[in-house]
Amino acid sequence: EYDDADDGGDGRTEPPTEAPESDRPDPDERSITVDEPTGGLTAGLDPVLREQRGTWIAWGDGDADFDVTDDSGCVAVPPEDEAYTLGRVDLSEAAVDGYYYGFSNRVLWPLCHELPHLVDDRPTDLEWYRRVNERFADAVIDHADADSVVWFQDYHFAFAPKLVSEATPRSTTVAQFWHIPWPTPSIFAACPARDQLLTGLLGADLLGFHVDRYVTNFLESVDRFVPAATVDYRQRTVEYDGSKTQVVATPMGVDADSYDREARSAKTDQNPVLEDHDVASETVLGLGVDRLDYSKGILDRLVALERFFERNPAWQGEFTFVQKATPSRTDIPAYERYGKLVREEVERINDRFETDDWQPIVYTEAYLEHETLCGLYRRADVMIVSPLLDGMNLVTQEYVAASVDGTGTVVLSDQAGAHDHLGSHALSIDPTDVEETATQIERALTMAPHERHRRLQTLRTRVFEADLEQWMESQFEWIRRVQTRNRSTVSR
Ligand code: GDG
Repeated sequence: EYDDADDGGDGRTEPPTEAPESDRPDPDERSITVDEPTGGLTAGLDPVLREQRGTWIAWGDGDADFDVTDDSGCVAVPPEDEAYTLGRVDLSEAAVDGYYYGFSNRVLWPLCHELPHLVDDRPTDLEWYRRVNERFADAVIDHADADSVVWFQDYHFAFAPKLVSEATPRSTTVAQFWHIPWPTPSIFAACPARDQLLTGLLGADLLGFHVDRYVTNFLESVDRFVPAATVDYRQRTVEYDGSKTQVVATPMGVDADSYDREARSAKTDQNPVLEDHDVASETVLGLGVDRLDYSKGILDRLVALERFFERNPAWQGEFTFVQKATPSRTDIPAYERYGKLVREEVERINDRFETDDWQPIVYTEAYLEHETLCGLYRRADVMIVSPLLDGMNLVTQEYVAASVDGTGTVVLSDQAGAHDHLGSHALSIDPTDVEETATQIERALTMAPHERHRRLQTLRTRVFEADLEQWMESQFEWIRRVQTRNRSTVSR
């Protein structure tokens, strides 16, 4: 069993959760079950690994069925054709707390989202982060050979590239993709172990970000804090300690075909979320889909909706906003506080405007099946994406891909990575500007059909052209380039 359905579909950001008792394989059967991921990174990596026959090393929950694994705790998946190897690194509760809920998400996440006042640097978290990076690096080194390509995902592994590159020959290629923003050097200045984090990442031959501004911020941070490094801004390379890191902006896409397909087959008049909240079929619908995270700007969005209803009484009773918020990292006080504030704000706004047969805001934290989510995307007239800062924001692209009727409009924060490529055809907002957001919501709802259609078609073209497969291809194309460069230089 290698899919984590509660991760919101991207298979990456959340720790493994316990499967319900009834879903677990009977320990006596000693078999492997495989859940097909429905979208996101996990779904994108799976076919690549099947083709490459590689090894995927992932965080295990200590529940691996060791009778079907080899001595190193690895298992061949999927069972029907054993295409690749899944290796697990099991972590203790203390390690998860210090590494994941600690340094990764109490320090790196808020810093990279330029919210330094939310950093909560507890005494042993950095040490746990270092130790878990070492454990993953050791697991990689055990599996890597001279010609291996090693690809790390995300901010949970800033030290690992250096550890792996030091322990493997020059011909082993180490790549890393950083899925969240890289902050300005003046914000990054406050990061604990700042210089080691940078030199850890400089162990990679290839370092990817979603968009140019994060690449620039990273290069400037290296320039400022690693004096021994030589930064070439034009080539986007850093030379340090005898090796070169190529830094690239490769914006991640979604599996657009699958969102389009699922949306076309969804019953828009029978969506469980709308049925559960008695939303009438003629109601004009707005939608927000986010992890319940302070970086997603949900609170500012709610206040903007309140302003919208205040300024446009004619829309009261006609327009409902559905907010899907997926609880996330709830063990961290800043997340718990934010969730409470969001729920209170929804209640306050609903109390202010609701009538016997209409609710301005429908709020749900329930996990939505892929089909339900795609049905909501298709049914929604306006999607509001208003993060304070967001590496990319896949939801924007999923909505566009699922808007198969040509009627959807996107209100999009200029602080989302997605804005760099889609912003000029969405309705752009400063997410903290409540008045502007209210105006853009109004504009979205009153836009002439031909303009709505034209904007959406351009967005759809972009999202389908720059999809998940294309992102994978561009990553591997860059990997091939740095591989060629490495092979032409002397061994490490
Ligand atoms: C990080 C970066 C970057 C959510 N609720 C449900 C559900 N989801 C899915 C969405 C989407 C995913 O979760 C969220 O992805 P985002 O990109 O919006 O945001 P993060 O989780 O913060 O992801 C971000 C991303 O990494 C990739 O690099 O874009 O900037 O922060 O796929 O659909 N899916 C289902 N039910 C839900 O209830 N099925």
